[in-house]
Amino acid sequence: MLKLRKIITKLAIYLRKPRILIITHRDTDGVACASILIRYIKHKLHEDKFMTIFSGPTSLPKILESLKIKNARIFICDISPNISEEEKILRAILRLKSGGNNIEWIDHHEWRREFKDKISSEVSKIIVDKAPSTSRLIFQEYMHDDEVSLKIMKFGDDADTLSDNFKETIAYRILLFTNSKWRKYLMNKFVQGIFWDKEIEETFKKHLLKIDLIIQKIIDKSKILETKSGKKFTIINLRGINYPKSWIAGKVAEKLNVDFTVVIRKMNAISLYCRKNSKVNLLPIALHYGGGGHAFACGFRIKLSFKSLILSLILGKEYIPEEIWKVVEKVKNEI
Ligand SMILES: [Mn+2]
Repeated sequence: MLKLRKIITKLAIYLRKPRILIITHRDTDGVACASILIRYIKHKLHEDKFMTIFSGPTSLPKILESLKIKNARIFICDISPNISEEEKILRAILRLKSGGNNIEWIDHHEWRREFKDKISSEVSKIIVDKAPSTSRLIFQEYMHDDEVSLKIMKFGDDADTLSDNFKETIAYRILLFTNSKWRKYLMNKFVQGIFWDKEIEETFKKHLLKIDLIIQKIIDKSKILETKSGKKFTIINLRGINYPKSWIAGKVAEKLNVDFTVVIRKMNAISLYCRKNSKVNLLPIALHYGGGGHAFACGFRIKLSFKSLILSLILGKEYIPEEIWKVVEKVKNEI
């Protein structure tokens, strides 16, 4: 399936020969970025030969390497380079540059300084700044006088700060998580300044019912724990649950009135999330395990012993390996 999509993308680039290419993140902020840029391309550049590719940090190097395109303007939005693939990305950028392409990279994640400096001299524009969302950076740079872009940007902010102040944001996050067809669907709507319709409403409602059941189950089984400094938290096992985990964690935290949650995403991947408005700094734990993120939302991977892997295979998704309990101990002692 992935291969097929890659071939289709390549073919589309070959046939349509876009003058502008947008490579953007697959999440709500990424969709918002592309939508604002498309408004810029349509209304300010009066150009209609453009294309959008959805990507992420892992697939970006491969996409850049395989792009057969010349003399185009290429936007990369809301994607930061993985440290281990910086060289690969740099080589691909150099190749694209020698093909007459102009690259503009806009992102709000943390970048390694050295790489940012290195790449700055090879691209036409680089805007890597701390901001609530990349949509905001794009809005400020290209479309700050456009009312619709302002609205789009607010959804980018709302999603990426995990505020979820608007019901639309929650719906977008859930839809984008469950089916990739929503990326283009929502993008096309945003470009037109449409933020809600019957199809979004109905699909969202259907998913909400399922999510409510999941949350109820979690709450029925939950135990409230306490850290040394008196912060309350709970462990949420979301292995195999295909919905935005940060959002479910937020809901559970609110209902249980805990300060934060320890979320098991996969048997070897953990995320920590604050309850809305609670100000616990969770980042040191993630950094200790080689992960990263924000103080209010961060994540990391852990190494599992062979024994834990086997037990996990036998006992299934409910099983919590001892390595995770060690993390919980650390959280108790250090938060
Ligand atoms: Mn973002």
